[in-house]
Amino acid sequence: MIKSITILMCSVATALFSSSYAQATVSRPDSHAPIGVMGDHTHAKGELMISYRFMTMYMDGSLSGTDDISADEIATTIPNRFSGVTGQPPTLRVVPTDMRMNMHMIGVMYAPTDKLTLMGMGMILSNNMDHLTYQGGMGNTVLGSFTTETSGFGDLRITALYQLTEDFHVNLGVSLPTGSIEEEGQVLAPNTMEPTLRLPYPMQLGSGTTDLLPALTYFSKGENMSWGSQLNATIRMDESDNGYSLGNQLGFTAWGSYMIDKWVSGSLRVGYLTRAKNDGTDPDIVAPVQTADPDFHGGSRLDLLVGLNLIGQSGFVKNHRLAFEYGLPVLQDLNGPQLKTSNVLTIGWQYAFQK
Ligand SMILES: [Cu+2]
Repeated sequence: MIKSITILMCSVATALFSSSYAQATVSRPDSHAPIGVMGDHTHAKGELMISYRFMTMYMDGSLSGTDDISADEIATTIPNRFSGVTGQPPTLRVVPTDMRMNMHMIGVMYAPTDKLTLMGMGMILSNNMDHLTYQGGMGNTVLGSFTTETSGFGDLRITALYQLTEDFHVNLGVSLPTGSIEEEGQVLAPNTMEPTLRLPYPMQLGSGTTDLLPALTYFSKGENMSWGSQLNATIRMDESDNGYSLGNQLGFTAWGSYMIDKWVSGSLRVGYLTRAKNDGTDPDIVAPVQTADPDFHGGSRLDLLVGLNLIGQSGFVKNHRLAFEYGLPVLQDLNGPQLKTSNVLTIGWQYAFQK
């Protein structure tokens, strides 16, 4: 029994990694965009690709427009939109100080024809946010701090990529609301109580809406360089079950990659993202905190990113890709007060083979 399992595993491994089964030639490292770009490439007929990405984003401190705003300033000057509700203070009294967002993304791509590639992506997210709570209804005495955490499945994305010309393809995707929008957590209220409440929008795992994800991608290459750009959007098609929708989003990115050796390329990229405020509110999200206010969402951000793409040349790692990309925002203009992005890191593994 063990012997036959061993033989089976060896033949599977041989089939997966031997050159007769996998592609005869090795792709260029820069034939994929930097790993932070989604839906950047298509595949040849019959090719299947599996991928895993880990993306981590850190946010630290708040901005109002382009200006920094301190926790004390938020707690004493920014009006609480729920102040008319019993027990709600006139200003925001709970201030997020930083947030860590981790995403694990599993992707599959398959090309039924040379023109058409289909892509599916599922994700698991975890969010962690630290807060300060100010005592009572006014003043700048800090009562204490607390952390909220959420984790689970996010939204599921299905996209069709259609090759228009050698250098251009269009993406038409849909994001399905599989991620929870009813995550709860224990908070520290200004009145010293510690209730468990539905957490504000940035801590939820999904958008709650069916979203359309159109994009237009340009990708071209020379002898040892490649370059491309993508214009993409996220359009909310409906309202979530809890009566709101997150803002529509528009993104533009452009990159250039240089092939340092046949197994490694380096990249530079700019990424611009602009998002509208939320539309409507969840009646169960009522708290004196900026994240509960739909007007304190959205804004725009320009990132500068550096990346590295590696591709295995022979043996076990042949045609396996490993990529890294690290980005820092250079401009942020947020509907705030809102936490500002401090840095973004993406690490990915991709493997394509002929089915
Ligand atoms: Cu692919």
